[in-house]
Order: sequence, then C-alpha cells, then structure tokens
Amino acid sequence: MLYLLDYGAGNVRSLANSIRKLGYDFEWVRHPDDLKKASKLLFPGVGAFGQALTSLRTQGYAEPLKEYIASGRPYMGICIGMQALFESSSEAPGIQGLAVLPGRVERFDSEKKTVPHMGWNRARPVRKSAEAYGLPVSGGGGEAEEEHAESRRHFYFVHSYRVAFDPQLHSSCALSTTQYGNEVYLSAVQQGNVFATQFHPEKSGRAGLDVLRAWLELPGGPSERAAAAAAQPDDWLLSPTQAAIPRKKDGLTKRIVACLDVRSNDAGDLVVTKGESYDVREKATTSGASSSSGGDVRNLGKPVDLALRYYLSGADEVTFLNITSFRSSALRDQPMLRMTELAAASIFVPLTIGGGIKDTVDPDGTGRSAKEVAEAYFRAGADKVSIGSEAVSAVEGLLASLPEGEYDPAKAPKTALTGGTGIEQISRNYGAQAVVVSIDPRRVYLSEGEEVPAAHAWSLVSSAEGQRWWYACTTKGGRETRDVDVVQLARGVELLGAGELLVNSIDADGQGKGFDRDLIELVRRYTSVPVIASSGAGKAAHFEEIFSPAPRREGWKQGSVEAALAAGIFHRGEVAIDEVKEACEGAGLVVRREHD
Ligand code: 1PR
Repeated sequence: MLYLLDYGAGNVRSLANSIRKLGYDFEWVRHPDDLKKASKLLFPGVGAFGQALTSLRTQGYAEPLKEYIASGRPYMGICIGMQALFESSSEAPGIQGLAVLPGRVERFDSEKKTVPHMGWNRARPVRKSAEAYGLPVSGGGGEAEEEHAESRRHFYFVHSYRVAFDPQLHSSCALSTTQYGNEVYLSAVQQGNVFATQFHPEKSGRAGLDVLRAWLELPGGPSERAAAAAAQPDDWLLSPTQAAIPRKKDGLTKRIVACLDVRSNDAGDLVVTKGESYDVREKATTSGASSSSGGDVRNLGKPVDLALRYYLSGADEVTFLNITSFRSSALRDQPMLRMTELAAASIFVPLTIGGGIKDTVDPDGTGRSAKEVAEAYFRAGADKVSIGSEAVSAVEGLLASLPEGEYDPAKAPKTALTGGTGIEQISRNYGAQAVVVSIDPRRVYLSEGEEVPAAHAWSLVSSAEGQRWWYACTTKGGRETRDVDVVQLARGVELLGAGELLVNSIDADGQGKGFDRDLIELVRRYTSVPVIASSGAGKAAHFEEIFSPAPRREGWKQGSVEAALAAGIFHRGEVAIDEVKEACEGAGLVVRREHD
C-alpha cells in the first residue's frame, strides 16, 4: 500500500489530487506504526527544514522513517522531503537531517538574483537512469522528439535553500541538476530505493505527472530495479565534473499567467467576467444607443472550465480573483472555496486565489484572521493567496510611523512591524512565496505647472509628449483612491513579507494596447521580489516586449519581469497561450512548453 506522510505542516492536497488523477489509491500515515505497513512511501515535506525535522522527531516518525528507508522499500521525497534526507541545513542550524545522503542544505546566494527561486526551471538529467524516473534523457534523435523531451524537463520550483551539486560527494546520488543564476544544485536524487525531487511534480503539469507516474509504477517492497540502476558504473551522461559547470544562462522560464476575474452575476452564478478599466458590466443600451455602463455583468464562462482549458494549453499559473470580495466575508464565500477545490482537482500548475484575504467577522460574531482565511484557501488547494485592499491599509500603517518628511515605508522603524497584518502573518506561517500582493494603481495626471506631491515624487512619470502623471493606489477594485503611491506600496509590502507583486493598471486594463511599461519599470526599479506584469495585453508581441530588458531611463533596472498575466485576450480566444510562448521563444526567451 502507498502511504503519504503528512505531519501537518501545510497543503498536500495537490499531491493527493495528482495521485488520484493518476489512478492510484493511498493512505495517510496517521501513526509511526503505519510506516511498517507501507510498501511505498511519499513524503511531500511542506514548510521549513527545522519545522519538518522537529515535527518528525516529536511525533516519533524520525526513527521509523530511517528504518523504512533502510528496509529497501521505495521512498519518494518532494522539496523538504528531499532536503530532509541530507545531513543538515543552514535554515535550521543545530537540527540534524536524516543523513541518508551526504551534504548540507544551504541558502541560495541572493546577491545577484531573487530568492526564493520560484518558477519553472529545467532539470538536466545527469545519469541515464533518470529516464526510469520520468526525466527524459534523450528524445530519440529527431527535432520534434527532442523538443518533446525538452518540454518534459521543465518543472515548478519554489524554494530558498538547495544542495549545491558536488561532483565527488554526490556521484552516487545525483539524478538531475538545475541551474539558478550561476548555481548548479541537485534537483533530483536517487540512490537505491530513495528517490526525491526538489521541484514539485504535483505542480509541474504533465511533465510532473510523468515523474510521479514513473515512481508510482515502480514495484513496491524492496526495489531491485532502482538498486540495479544505481549500481551501473557507466550510468553517467557526462562526467560529474562537467555536470557541475554552470552554463552561460540558467533555465528559469518567463511565466505566462492566465487570470480569471470571478464574481456572482445578477442570477447568482459564479462566472468569469472581464471589463475595461475595471468596469465589468455590458454597456447599457437606451433606445438602441449604447450609453454608459450599467448593463449585465459580462459572462465569459465558468471559472473551472476556463481555467482547465488554460492549464491544458500551457498556462504556467492560474490566478482567480474574487472581484466582489469587498462585499462579503471570504470564509463564508463557499463558492470560491468550492471552486478552488474543484480547480485543484484537475489543474496541476500553481493556483493563486485573491479577493477578500483579510480579517473578517462571521455573522455569529466569530473573528477570522486573514491567516485563517488564507489557510482555508490553502487547504482547498491554493498555492498562493493574493492580497489587494488590505495591503494598502497595511502600508498606510507603516507610513504613519515615519518621521516628518520621510516617505519611504521601507524605512519604517522595527516597532511598526507589529506582526499583526495579514501579510506578515501569512508570510511567517506559509513563506513569502505564498503571499502575492495585487496592486491596483491609477494614473493621476498633473496639469501644466502642477507639482507632484513630495511624498509621491518617485512615482512621477513624464512622457515624450510632455504629459506627467504619478500612480496612486486604490482599494475595493478601484472604488477608493488612497494617498499611497505604487512605489510606496511595493516597498512597504516587500518589507512586510510579500513574495511577489501582481502589478495591474486600471488605465490599461482591458484596453489591449500593451502593458503599462512605465508602471512596471517603476515597480521593478524599487523592489527586488518577482513581478507579474498585468493589464493591457492585446497581442503576443506585448508579452515579448514586457519581458525584454530595455531600460528607458538612465539608472533604471532592466525592465524585464518574471511573469506576465492576461485575461481578456485568452477568454475571448483572440490569442492562444501557445502563440504567446512562440513569440517569446522567437525573441530568445526561455519558456515552458506543455507536451501532449
Ligand atoms: O482587495 O484583496 O479583496 O482583492 C480584490 C482583487 O480583485 C484585487 O486583486 C483586484 O485587482 C481585483 N479586482 C477588483 N475589482 C476588479 C474589477 O475588474 N472590477 N479585477 C478587479 C482586477 C485586473 C486584472 C485583470 C488584468 C488583465 N482585474 O486581474 O485580469 O487587468 O486584464 P486584461 O488582460 O484583459 O487587460 P482584495
């Protein structure tokens, strides 16, 4: 029987879903004795190294787990489930790993790249036996076959710590390596009955399902096949020393995100809608002539059906935003939770849920913290939550703590970090990578001779045509404009623990004229967490443009972003995700292709 070891650290629903999807049944490990009954064991390992190892020890799993591994029965570890196999981690000094494999887990160097390493990257097989674990070694020769094999080597990673590949130390366990920046590290290991991946197969589309399937198909009990593969002396595809040499460029791809703005329509059904500049109602018609908005909510389809379509056609991530969240409490918003569960059952790429992630009070008076609300979505299968309006309030809190004349929330005194905001709480408990902040800025144009307010001078933009504007943040889907500019918001939430910024634009939304490059470059310049460019995509070339590094002002950081999101063009079938990826590839960018 296959067992899944969940020691209670977080969301393992997606893994359970993918195993069921592949037609396998499993039991949860409920007691250390269950490990004696298991003929196969999967350890997803969510959370942090120290927390995982401490939980294993305090719950009495550490020794039975080592005995299980020593018995030769198949073990598969994912992420922390892989890191736990090593001796120790700099994430938790003094806490011993299981020491089944040699080496120490250490943090990525964040000097020249963003940490965590988040997104799709290439796992490069280093031994022939990788093939048996679903990692294609070669496509068989032809160009199409090679392309197909390559599409099966991209996986979803999200981690800040890794085991650097050491050709001597890891010559008997390395199965694949991955390069982030100029660091080459172990992305899959296999030694005898032990197999583990740093990436998340359950979030890696069909390529990930192939890896899981390959392992699930291995015979249970002591595995002769795996042991035989490990023993082959000529198994290396290239010498370990060569494999350790970093290439010119790493394999991290640009991510294409499909976004679904969700709300109940006037009939009460949850639908995907899409507007222009956040107005999602059809233009009302009076006596045949179209007038201002006020008609029905535009209905572009059912959320899970559309999302599934995007997943199957190669979206790297799917985001659902509950755009009427300001009206009701998210925890009682069962349709969104149920929708998340349904989506997570059939979509195996990262899912982000936004809208209403904030402190709420149930009708019976029970208070629900933003963390509890987020937890409900993580349990339902979300990988990240996105926070909009509450992020603005949190940054206003930081700004209020600054001395007169200081406008940078990143300089807020330590005492201003109360730990009480939703961003801080969710980030602390689930990691920064699980917290996206969705920014809804609007341009504030300045008339001739008008001065930009001193506090917002850094978000001032002047166009070649002589127009000047700055970006004010809004809440409640653009209904309220606040005295916080986009740079203040971005810097403030980064300090509070946000791991990613979704940068929308009310002006560009639904216009199809391209992303607001000034806005995106502004946020990029002043922050270092990954940025998702959003709003305004009208054709495939717009993605290529926003990903291309073309700094327009002296001293500005390269304008390229990690991900770009679109809604309208995908919903209306005007541009296919594949077309976007083709255009990006044509421009020399690395993208992930979903295979058939
Ligand atoms: O404030 O934490 O409850 O979150 C509410 C969330 O709902 C925010 O993320 C906010 O951006 C979103 N939202 C609120 N009202 C609207 C609306 O449209 N009326 N949608 C709305 C925002 C913007 C993008 C859109 C892109 C791409 N949608 O997500 O998908 O602009 O569109 P395009 O490619 O068609 O141009 P809280």
